[in-house]
Amino acid sequence: MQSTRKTVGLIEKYRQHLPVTAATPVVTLGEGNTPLVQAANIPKLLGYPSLQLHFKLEGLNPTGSFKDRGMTLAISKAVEDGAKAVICASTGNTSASAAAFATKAGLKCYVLLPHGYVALGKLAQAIHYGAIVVPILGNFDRALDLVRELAEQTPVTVVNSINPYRLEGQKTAAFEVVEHLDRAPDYLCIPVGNAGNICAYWRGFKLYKELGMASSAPRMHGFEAEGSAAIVQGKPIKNPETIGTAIRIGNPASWKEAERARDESGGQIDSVTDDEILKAYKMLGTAEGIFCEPSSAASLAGLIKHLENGTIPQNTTVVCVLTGNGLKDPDTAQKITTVDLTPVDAEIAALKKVMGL
Ligand code: AN7
Repeated sequence: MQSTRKTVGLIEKYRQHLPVTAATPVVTLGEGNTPLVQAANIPKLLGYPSLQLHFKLEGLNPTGSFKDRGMTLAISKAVEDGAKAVICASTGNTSASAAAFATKAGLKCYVLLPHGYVALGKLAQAIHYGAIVVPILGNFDRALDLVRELAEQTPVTVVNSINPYRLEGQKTAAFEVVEHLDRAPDYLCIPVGNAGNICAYWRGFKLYKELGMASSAPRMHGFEAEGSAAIVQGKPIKNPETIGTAIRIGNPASWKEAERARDESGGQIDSVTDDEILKAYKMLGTAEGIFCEPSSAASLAGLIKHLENGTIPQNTTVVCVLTGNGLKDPDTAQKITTVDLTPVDAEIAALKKVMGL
């Protein structure tokens, strides 16, 4: 039987909205078109039964995070421009994505990582996809400074979100949200680290509104981790800390554009504590069957906070962006569990006893 459907990546699907031409070589791993899944239990559990809550499952992209949306474009353009090598600083997901797309394109990929603060799965990915992995004795912000300097001195193309193609690719997530809902949501809740993704979504929603694809655009509610909340505090954080290592960033590169997205949309950028992040992270698993990484749960943690203090009304449509896959960080899942994993005798009687059957 001949198939009438083939997998197309974002560049093919949204070509008219992206800075590509027929001459751009398309490097794709089948990214995008991720599920938008409506919550079954959390609204009732929280006491807001009229809340229309949806999760954008970005962890289902080919390398397990939203970074693939920007990377397909950044790497395709790097190839078009004749690059031979790319480089990024990363809290983990950017490095995994850059490594995968660079390998597919036949480019060399260098990644600078904050030593000791990258989730195991992400590190494994970067290594497995064949990147040159350099852990540094410094945090993400230092790594990004070093990347900028190296790019001035050597022929490497930066594929962090300071590369303009990254956010252009990432804006496609907003297109998908509008297409799946048949309208724009009233609110978008999203984790904020380097603050690129919130800008990208805002660009996408604004464009679809301008084009008449949606009659409105959502209020953008971004959430930093409390120990890394530079935008909320109005100053860079020298030693950022949080359980959400993906957003352990003290000097966001897209700070100013993120503030514009916040203000133009009538939204807010707020912070959530590690406890709030972990509570939301667990709730997604136990109430919805969704395993995202801790940083991603900042979106739900922030929504809960804003529902509680009335800054988001309960009779509304909200999309929480779940930016990365929980499988990337099994350590955190295991560290926080209270489940007793002591082995039991392989006998029916012993099983019945511990299972309460
Ligand atoms: C799962 O990989 O910065 O606010 O170097 O991996 O656009 O930075 C990751 C960021 C949210 C924050 N959720 O997005 C990196 C990196 C996850 C992430 C963010 C990241 P931005």
